[in-house]
Amino acid sequence: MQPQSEVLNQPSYAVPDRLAIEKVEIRTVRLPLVEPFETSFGSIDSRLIFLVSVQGGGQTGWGEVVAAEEPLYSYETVGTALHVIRDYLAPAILGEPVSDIAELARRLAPFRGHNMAKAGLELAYMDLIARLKGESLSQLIGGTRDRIPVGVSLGIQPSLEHLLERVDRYLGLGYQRIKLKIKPGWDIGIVSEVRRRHPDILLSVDANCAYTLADVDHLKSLDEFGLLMIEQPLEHDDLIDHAQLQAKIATSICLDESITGIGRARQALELGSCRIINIKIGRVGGYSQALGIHDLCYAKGIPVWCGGMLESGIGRAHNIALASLPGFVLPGDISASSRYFARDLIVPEVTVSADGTVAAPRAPGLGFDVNLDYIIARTETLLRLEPH
Ligand code: NPQ
Ligand code: MG
Repeated sequence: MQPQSEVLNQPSYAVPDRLAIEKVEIRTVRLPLVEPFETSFGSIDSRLIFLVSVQGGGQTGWGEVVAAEEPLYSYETVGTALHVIRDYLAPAILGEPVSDIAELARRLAPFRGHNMAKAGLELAYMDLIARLKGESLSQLIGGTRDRIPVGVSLGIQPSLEHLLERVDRYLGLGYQRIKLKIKPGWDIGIVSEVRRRHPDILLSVDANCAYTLADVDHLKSLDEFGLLMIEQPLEHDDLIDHAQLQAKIATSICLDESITGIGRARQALELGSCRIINIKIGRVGGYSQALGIHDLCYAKGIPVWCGGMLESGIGRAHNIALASLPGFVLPGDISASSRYFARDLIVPEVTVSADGTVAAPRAPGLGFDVNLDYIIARTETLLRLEPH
């Protein structure tokens, strides 16, 4: 039985109380990158995009699994996500009708880990619900912003000159914050040079786990550059050492890899492991966890921002919706489609305006058209999953 107030507040949209998911499709689509992207853990020159679509109620919803081809950023890969969705997650949601996102999450919860695979299904389901209701994803989740401030993440470059050129280029395009990927040997020197040329910009660094507590004095020497934050300096699953490091440096630590769900976010804040959290909807397992981390941080006054995983326009559109929530007070890693791809999978593509913002679309669902012809042209693998 629902409480009386919820019965009275039933909105008048065309979503059945319990929606049967009739079909799940998963596919991989290879997109070349406009230039290689290098981090402390490796370099790639194309992105194998993993798309998920779900059908129900006469509509299709789209999501994206952000896992990479190799288990470097996290243990998940395109291959593990394909296996886990095909053999466990899709069978758990197909057929037997689902009443809401919380029930969808509960169906997936018995399967441990594999957050990116779960998120792909949650994203597609939420796009489907938004389309059936005739609402944008931003509206559906309670977004309050119609323009999202954005920054750019600049990979490790062949030379300082390459880096400085890209910093100038993206500042010229309006991006509100520059994030430099760092690793031992590509850190103090380049940060110092970028800061010397741009004394007043919002500047941050992302180590992707390239340091240990033995590097505390080295990391402390970044304090003089007035960085907005240092992202994930230590191990991918650590909270304890980050708390020790945060107590010894002035620069705010932002955790990325270590925050895999609401529970980890709460623990990190209790321990003092960070002062800022990067929310990636894929890393935390979808909307239910991402919204929960947002709400927790918003209540505590902890700034959050939306991270990026070199998503196609489909994942990017979900990021834009997420970043329209009120707690996303720092610029997100939400670049224009053209920063990564010569051609994206959505129409129109994501663009950044001269003031360094991206518009949150008002049209139903993702708010962008999915370019199925282009997706089909670049599809490498396609699996159709239906109730057994
Ligand atoms: C980060 N992203 O914030 C990630 C790391 C990252 C935009 O800096 C393939 C798939 C390659 C996912 C490289 C940005 C990737 C990837 C880097 C994620 O830590
Ligand atoms: Mg990061």
